[in-house]
Formats: sequence, structure tokens, C-alpha cells
Amino acid sequence: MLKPDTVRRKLIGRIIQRFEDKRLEIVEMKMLKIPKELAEKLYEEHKNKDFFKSLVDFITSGRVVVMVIEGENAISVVRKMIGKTNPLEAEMGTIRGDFGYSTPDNLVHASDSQESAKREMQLFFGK
Ligand code: DGI
Repeated sequence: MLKPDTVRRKLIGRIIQRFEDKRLEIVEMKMLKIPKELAEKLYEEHKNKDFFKSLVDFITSGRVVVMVIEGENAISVVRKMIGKTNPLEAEMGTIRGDFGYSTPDNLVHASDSQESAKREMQLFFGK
């Protein structure tokens, strides 16, 4: 997912380009403004954390782009490309390392396991 900061900063094209340059395949894509209830489901695992409210407020603050990306080992490849959660700790050369400076506006979200990929595809694409 390209988060609202990516859309606001007009970085959609540059970030998608990186995935395509890596030869990953985008097989589904859409833009939407996430409703609060869906954001709370997406970030369910963090519901008891002190940053939960700011996370939900941020992810619902503007339009996002959600995609299904395919490729061999796509989950680990994409996670590697986006870098660590905190952009200040993310390596240069990663998306968060190159474009980010803080959370929650760390540009992208990516599923971290097959289970979360399935769950998140269901949440956003209904299949
Ligand atoms: O998969 P990630 O986005 O790298 O990380 P995650 O799924 O553990 O957390 C989801 C988002 O929640 C993350 O992009 C930013 C926010 N977050 C996670 N851990 C922290 C955090 N925000 C703050 N302020 N502090 C945290 O420790």
C-alpha cells in the first residue's frame, strides 16, 4: 500500500517504478480512502499500542493506493525494498530510507507473511 503521505507528496509513480524495475508484477491496483473501521481491522495487531490512534488517523487521512504484487518470494523482496519501519533506521536505498523521516508517515505498507497477505487481499479486494 502506498500510504497517504506518498499520495500527497506525489511519489506514487516513483515508488511503483521501483517495484517494476525489480521485475515484480502488479496484478491488482486501486485507489481509495480507507474507512476508519477498515483501518482498525488492518492494524488490529496494534490496537493496544499507544500509537494506535495516530496510526489510524494517519492512514485514514487521505487516499491510498493498494496493490497486489506478484513474484518469486515477493513478500520478502518487497519487505527488503521498503526497509525498516522507522525511516531513520531504514537503510539508504530502501524506500523508507530514501524518502522517509518519521512514523507513521513511512510511505508504504507491505504484508509481512503469507497469512497477512491473504488477510489484507481479502480486506481490500474481497478475494
Ligand atoms: O510492517 P511495518 O509497517 O514495517 O510495521 P508494523 O506492521 O509493525 O507497524 C505498522 C505501522 O505502525 C508502522 O508502519 C508504523 C507504526 N508503528 C509501528 N511500530 C511503531 C509505530 N509507530 C510508532 N510511533 N512507534 C512504534 O514503535
